[in-house]
Amino acid sequence: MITLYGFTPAFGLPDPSPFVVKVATYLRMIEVPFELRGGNMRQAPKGKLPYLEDGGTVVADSTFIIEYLRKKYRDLDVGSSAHDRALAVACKAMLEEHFYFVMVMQRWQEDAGFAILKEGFYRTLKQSGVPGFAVPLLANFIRKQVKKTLHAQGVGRHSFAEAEELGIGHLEALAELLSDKRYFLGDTPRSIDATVFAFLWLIVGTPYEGRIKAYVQSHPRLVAYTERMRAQYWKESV
Ligand SMILES: N[C@@H](CCC(=O)N[C@@H](CS)C(=O)NCC(=O)O)C(=O)O
Repeated sequence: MITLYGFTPAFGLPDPSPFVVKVATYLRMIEVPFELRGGNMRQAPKGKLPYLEDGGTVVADSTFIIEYLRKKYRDLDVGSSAHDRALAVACKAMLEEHFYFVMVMQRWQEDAGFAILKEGFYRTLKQSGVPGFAVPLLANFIRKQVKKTLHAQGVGRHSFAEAEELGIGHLEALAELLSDKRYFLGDTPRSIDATVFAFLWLIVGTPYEGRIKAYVQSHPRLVAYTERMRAQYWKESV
C-alpha cells in the first residue's frame, strides 16, 4: 500500500498543503489506493512534504511523485498534444512557483492569516512531542524562518495588497485558460487538473478571506470546476 506523507487534515480538507492535496488527488484520479499520514519534515528526503513511500521506494516532491505514479501506475497525460503539455507546464509553474508564495504570505506573514493557521499548527507541534511551553516559541521561530524565505523569494518584499494583485493576475490567467472546459485541457482529466484543483480547493475551502478568495468565488467557471472535481474525486467532502 502506498503511503503519502503530508501534514494533517484541516478545515475539512485532507491537508492544508496544495502539494499534498495535488498528489492525493492524482492518486484518486488514477484509482490507486493509498494512505495519507502525517509526516515528519526531518525524515522527509528533501526536508519538505509531501513525500511518498511505495514498498521500498521513497519519492520526494509532488512533481517527481506524479512522474513516478505516471510511469508505474497510470499516465493521465497519454495522448495529450505537445501544445497542451506546454500549457500544463506553464500553468503548473505559475501556481506552484509564484501563486503559492502569495498563499504562504497570507497564511504566515499576515497577522490575520497567522491567527487562523496558528491553531492547527500548535496542535501539530504538540502532537509531534513539542512540550507545551515551547510550542509558541517554536511556532514564532518557524514563522520568522518562513518570512525570511518569502523575503528571499521576493514576494515578501511587497505589501500584501500588491501580492494579492499578483495572485489575482494568476487567477485571471487560470480562468481564461480554463474557459468553459470541463477539465483544464478539455474533456479528459489530465495530471494538471490535480494541481489546478488543489489550489482552487484550498482557496475556496479554507477560512483565509480576502481578495483572492473573493475573486475565485465571483468566477462561476472557477467555482463550477472546483465543485465538479470535488464531486468526482472527493465525494465524501461534498
Ligand atoms: N516543490 C515541492 C514543494 C513542497 C512544499 O513547499 N511543501 C511545504 C509545505 S506546503 C513544506 O514542506 N515546507 C517546509 C519547508 O519549506 O521547510 C513539491 O512540489 O512537493
